[in-house]
Amino acid sequence: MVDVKRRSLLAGIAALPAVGCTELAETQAARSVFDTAEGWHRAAHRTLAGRQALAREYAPEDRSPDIRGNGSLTVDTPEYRAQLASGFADWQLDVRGLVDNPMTLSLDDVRALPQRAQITRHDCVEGWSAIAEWTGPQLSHLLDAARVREEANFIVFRCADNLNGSDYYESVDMVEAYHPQTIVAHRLNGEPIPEKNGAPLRMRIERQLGYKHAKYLTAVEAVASIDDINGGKGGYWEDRGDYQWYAGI
Ligand SMILES: Nc1nc2c(c(=O)[nH]1)N[C@H]1C(S)=C(S)[C@@H](COP(=O)(O)O)O[C@H]1N2
Ligand SMILES: [Mo]
Repeated sequence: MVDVKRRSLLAGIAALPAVGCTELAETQAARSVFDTAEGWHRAAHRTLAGRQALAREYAPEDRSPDIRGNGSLTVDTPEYRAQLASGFADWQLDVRGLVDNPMTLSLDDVRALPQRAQITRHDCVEGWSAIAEWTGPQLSHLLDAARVREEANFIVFRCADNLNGSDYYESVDMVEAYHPQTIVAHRLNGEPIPEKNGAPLRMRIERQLGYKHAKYLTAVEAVASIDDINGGKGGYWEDRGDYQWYAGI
């Protein structure tokens, strides 16, 4: 028996090249997307948009005159103040979790990787947008270098700031993590990222709403499940019940 939801998803999948729809439909992975409404929404979105569809990129003259800061505008610790004063000479980015080769990168290491620059629009769920150029290595380079294991299903982003007693964090699935426009940014409009926008490192995840773009990034962690992390909903705002985990635009 093929129910209605399943039939329409199969119609979408049939449009994708290389994979027979029957074959794909019979895998556990395909079946499990029908278990939850959110899973269904996510799968349908991915199927219709194409798993590698790019977010729109803009011309330099489209850039907004001012990129406001939102949420945390600094990290309120003596350690962060000292880092800021030293130009983040000792900042460390850990790549850890379900990886065969855990790494700790300095800012110089991050700058030495192949770079991607993209002029994109940031959309905050609170109802404002801003277009800017962001530069940094693709997250996929870091994940490949760390050799992420098969069991990993999510990438968690750890941040230095604490809001109302909880550390800010976010997470995405592997499709989003390996998307070509998912970068670890260290430049905003050609300059080091300002304090209010997440210095020295912040995620850009261009097909997702603003709250996914973790600022003050300290670690990238591969995990099998997000259930046991903080509130179990995969992010600071998600744990509060304010916003959904899947924030596709
Ligand atoms: N660490 C951290 N990352 C964060 C936030 C935050 O408060 N702390 N706020 C999020 C939200 S809601 C938005 S809209 C963007 C804002 O980015 P901006 O300050 O560069 O405008 O960062 C996101 N990432
Ligand atoms: Mo936001």
